[in-house]
Amino acid sequence: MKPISRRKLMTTGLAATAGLAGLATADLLAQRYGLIPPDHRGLYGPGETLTYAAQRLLTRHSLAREFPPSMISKEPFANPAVSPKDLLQSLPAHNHGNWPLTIDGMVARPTSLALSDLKSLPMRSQITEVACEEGWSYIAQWIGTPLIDVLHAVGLHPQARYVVYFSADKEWWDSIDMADALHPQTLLTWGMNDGDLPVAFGGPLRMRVSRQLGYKSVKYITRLTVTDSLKGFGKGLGSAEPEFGYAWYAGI
Ligand SMILES: Nc1nc2c(c(=O)[nH]1)N[C@H]1C(S)=C(S)[C@@H](COP(=O)(O)O)O[C@H]1N2
Ligand SMILES: [Mo]
Repeated sequence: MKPISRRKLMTTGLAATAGLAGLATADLLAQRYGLIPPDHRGLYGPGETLTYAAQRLLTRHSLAREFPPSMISKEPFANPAVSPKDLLQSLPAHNHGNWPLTIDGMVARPTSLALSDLKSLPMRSQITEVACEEGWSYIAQWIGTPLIDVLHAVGLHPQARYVVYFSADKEWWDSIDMADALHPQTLLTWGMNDGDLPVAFGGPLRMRVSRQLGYKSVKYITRLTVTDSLKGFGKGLGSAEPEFGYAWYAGI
């Protein structure tokens, strides 16, 4: 699978960077520079640390590939695992403009917004690919409010290290570090291909993390929490996925 060969490449890269002393040194370097992902323990732990550390050292400022409009997929594939209709019907405010978003944790001004407030902030659009860990992908235009602008509006505490995001689809929650949270391509997305974001694709509001695999792009976002540690969330592994064996950091 593509992500794995890329991962191997990156792992080999960091091991080589670390020189003859090899993996142990790389691990020490990763620890010294705070490059330890929350799911670093267990069978794949050392690999996860190397992948994350290598990517963060080498590609912290890189952009996900953006495509021309001619490459937008004619039939984008919505992952059928969720039943958005049932989900939305069970929610109090499923009117798009009223969709609620709470921002709390290590911020100066904890806030509850409606989607219409979010839309009054500057917007950005980008044409990027969603790639599922199961092998399929599609390209779409994503329109939304950069997370960085929302975080600046509420004021980050200096010790902030992660943004945890929660979905109305209860089992789904995830988190990203500040390199991704403050990245210009990380969008609170409410539009797709020049229209509203369809419910099947995560509308009214979806976190689009363009530099990571599709599962980090959680649909139906209702809450953001800024934190300095992921220990208190779920099993402390940073998201729901590592609890099922997937990596917290899923850079592509
Ligand atoms: N709330 C929620 N978000 C989710 C999922 C989900 O089931 N529920 N599936 C994830 C997975 S595994 C992938 S690959 C992408 C799929 O995005 P798509 O439906 O736009 O293709 O959404 C992610 N976000
Ligand atoms: Mo996926």
